[in-house]
Amino acid sequence: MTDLSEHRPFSESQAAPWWTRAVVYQVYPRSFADSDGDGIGDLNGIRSKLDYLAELGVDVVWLSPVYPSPQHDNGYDIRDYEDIDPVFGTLDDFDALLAEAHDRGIRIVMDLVVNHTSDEHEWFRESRSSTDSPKRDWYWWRKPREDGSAPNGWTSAFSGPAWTLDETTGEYYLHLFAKQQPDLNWENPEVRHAVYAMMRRWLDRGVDGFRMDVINLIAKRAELIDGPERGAGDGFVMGPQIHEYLREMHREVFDGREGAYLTVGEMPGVSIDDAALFTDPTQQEVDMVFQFEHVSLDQGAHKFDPIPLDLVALKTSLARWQVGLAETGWNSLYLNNHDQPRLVSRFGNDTDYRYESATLWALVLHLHRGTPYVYQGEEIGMTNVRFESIEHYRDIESLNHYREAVEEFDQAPSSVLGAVHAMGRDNARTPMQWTAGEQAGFTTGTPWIAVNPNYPEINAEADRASGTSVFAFYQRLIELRHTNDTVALGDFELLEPSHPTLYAFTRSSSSERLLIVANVSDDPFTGDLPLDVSTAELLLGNYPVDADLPLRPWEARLYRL
Ligand code: TEU
Repeated sequence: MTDLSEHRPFSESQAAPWWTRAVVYQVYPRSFADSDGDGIGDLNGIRSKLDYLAELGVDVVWLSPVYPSPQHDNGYDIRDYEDIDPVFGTLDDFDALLAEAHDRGIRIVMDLVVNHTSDEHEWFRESRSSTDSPKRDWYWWRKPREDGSAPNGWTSAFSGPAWTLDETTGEYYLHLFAKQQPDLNWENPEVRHAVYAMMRRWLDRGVDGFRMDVINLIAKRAELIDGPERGAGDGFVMGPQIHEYLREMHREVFDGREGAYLTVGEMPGVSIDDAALFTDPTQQEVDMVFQFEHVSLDQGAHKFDPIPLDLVALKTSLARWQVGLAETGWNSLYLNNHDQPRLVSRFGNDTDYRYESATLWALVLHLHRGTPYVYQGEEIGMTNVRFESIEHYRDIESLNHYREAVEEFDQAPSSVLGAVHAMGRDNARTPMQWTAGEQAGFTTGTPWIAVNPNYPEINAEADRASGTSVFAFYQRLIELRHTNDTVALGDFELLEPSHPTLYAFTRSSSSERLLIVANVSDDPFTGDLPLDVSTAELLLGNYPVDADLPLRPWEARLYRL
């Protein structure tokens, strides 16, 4: 793998790996750019936007899955790991995208979805065909209990039980997500080695790494499946083998390769201590993880039970991760992705202060220590959508939740729809808004999901032409990460942790000290700033310079002290 230095923690020395100074941009291919008018984004569409990404300045593009898939979960249900889904293009299109991205200095990271496959994958077809199948043990099969019910009470992340009875053999198979996404049995070494071989083929093709979908779920606590308790809901994942699997994967896939790779493991429920271990360079597991603590703080009993954000909780959570991974390991930084509502609607003010709150959060996030991830549309301040009826939604998670809540739990449709408005994943998945033209310039056809009706005002062209451009602000943040060692590697310290609306922290290195202050509020901040800025240099802010004024609504400033 890359120059994983023995010096820990990563310091200002050149020994720090390349991705400590990099910014990643996530493309959700279905919704990015459609080149052929079928209403679904594709690889050639992405290729046509490479100059846009190069101008933004990002170092890496993470592609959400583009493999052949029945698309029950928009490609997170993979039928064939070795090819490209025709809706996205061909392997030749992929090679062309890769080459043209590399020409611009942009690396491509693939989505690796190997906790589960599609139920249409040939491995699963073979596995389900008979109890004697040589691939039977590639998935989790169990006999029904005496009363015919599922082996235990585990539930799926997409509503309903995590077990489905398969008629062919009269046994249940495990799926932590949709029933079309059966979980692979990683205890079987054949499964692991098949996955590693597939990963090597993608690296041989030239890709630059992997974002690993729910990778901490691959290790199950099998004793809980068969044990007397039968169904302790929680804690059935993150089995003790997880570190062994990831080390083996690293060894089998990356050892002996010269190249600058990036690996990031998506890990729901991961703790700081676990994350430090997963990302400890001497352990050779993954470079960084996606943790979920900070994006769970505005959820009540469950994901579709939104509660107001407590800023104190958010900043102390992120600060704990900063401190927890300061000595060993590395953070990823994100507030948006294809599973999360839009940042500016969720934590900002997407009506009166859209530019200000989008740029405030950008400044706050990008000035933390870690590798920042930008999700398509975030860089132009795209917002949530509020479709008036559930018919307009496409996401399996929202649709299953709606059906279950309305039909089984008798909740009022309007309140369930309200929760989908606030938390649903389709907020992030409406087409990228390029222009004020038809279908926001995303497609010449009919998009697979409707465009957010606010596209005439909110689109990349308008944003970039404006004096208050979110895109231009992201460009400056990305530039800062590339050029400023303190931004990339400096120490983090949270200030005023219990202040309800002020987000303040410092980043320090041997050569300088930076202060970040942000007023997370519709009201001006009139108190004193936590440090004296009378002689400080204002490096970046989201309002016209007037350092004598208190912080205006959603104002954020970066000072060099
Ligand atoms: O997501 C896993 C995950 O834990 C959640 O974010 C999930 O999307 C859901 O919202 C829980 O409420 C990953 C992918 O990012 C997601 O798109 C896939 O649907 C999922 O795994 C299954 O592959």
